[in-house]
Amino acid sequence: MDMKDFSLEGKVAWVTGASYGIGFAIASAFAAAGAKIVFNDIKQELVDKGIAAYKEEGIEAAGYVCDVTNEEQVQATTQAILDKFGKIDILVNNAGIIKRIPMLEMKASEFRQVIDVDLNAPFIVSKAVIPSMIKNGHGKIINICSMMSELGRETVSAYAAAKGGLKMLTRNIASEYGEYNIQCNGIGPGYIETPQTAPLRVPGNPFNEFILAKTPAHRWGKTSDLQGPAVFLASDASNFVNGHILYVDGGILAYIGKQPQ
Ligand code: NAP
Ligand code: GCO
Repeated sequence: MDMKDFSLEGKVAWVTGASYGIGFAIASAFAAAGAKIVFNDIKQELVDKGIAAYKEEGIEAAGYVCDVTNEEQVQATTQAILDKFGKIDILVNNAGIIKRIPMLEMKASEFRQVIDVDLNAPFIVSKAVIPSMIKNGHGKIINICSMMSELGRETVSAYAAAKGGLKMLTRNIASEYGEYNIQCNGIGPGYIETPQTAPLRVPGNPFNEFILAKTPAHRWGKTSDLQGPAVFLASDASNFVNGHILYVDGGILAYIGKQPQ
């Protein structure tokens, strides 16, 4: 066993939607492991903010304005990255949204919007990047799944449908492209402290107590909890791991929950 297998030295990693949040943490960990970082966001101002935030961490990241649901923008961005760096070794489909609306009150257009970003976009971006990975003889794709890849709950029907689909898209990419030395796996974060979950963590929100009771460690996850697992799945140390969803949830999926006192 050579510990260099965990290194990302010389690799080029594209993390989608990574101006902040989980994507930013994963990209920062990849940089610490030696990778060159590429990220995108929808708005130039966010890309600029992201570049500045990476710079503060000592990371020279390349940022692109790209809406991951727009196939033309994705193909153009993929080509721009390949023109600049010559390859994409690692792709993390991180960009995502959630709408917390009871299903009977959710418009079909709102349902479609969540599916578009959280499921169609990983398909679009993976489809754009895989040909270059085949040419290079290797590639790593990591899809950011969720507890909702396995569980449902009130108000997140679109998000759970998307993340459940993303689990199966992960397994299908693994099945279809494993012969080209491409490994496609998922990370299923538990409940993590990011802007996306901020509404759930406001003081007094019973959901906050609920999640603490459902998590054996009785704490919310931090984006840093995801960094080691992400580096592992992006590195040569995981070359025989394929189609796997690695849940980084503090044990939520294993635990019936703490009984109320
Ligand atoms: P976040 O703080 O809301 O960040 C999401 C990122 O995705 C933002 O940078 C956002 O950019 C970007 N994005 C959204 N739509 C996009 C599009 N169409 N094109 C390009 N970028 C787009 O979310 P997060 O908590 O870091 O979550 C990141 C991923 O982890 C998501 O897939 C989420 O579903 C998943 N996840 C989160 C948790 C959690 O507890 N936080 C747990 C499990 C899974 P804008 O700011 O421009 O919208
Ligand atoms: C919610 C939360 C979750 C987390 C995450 C859990 O409303 O239930 O937003 O969906 O974002 O996906 O893994």
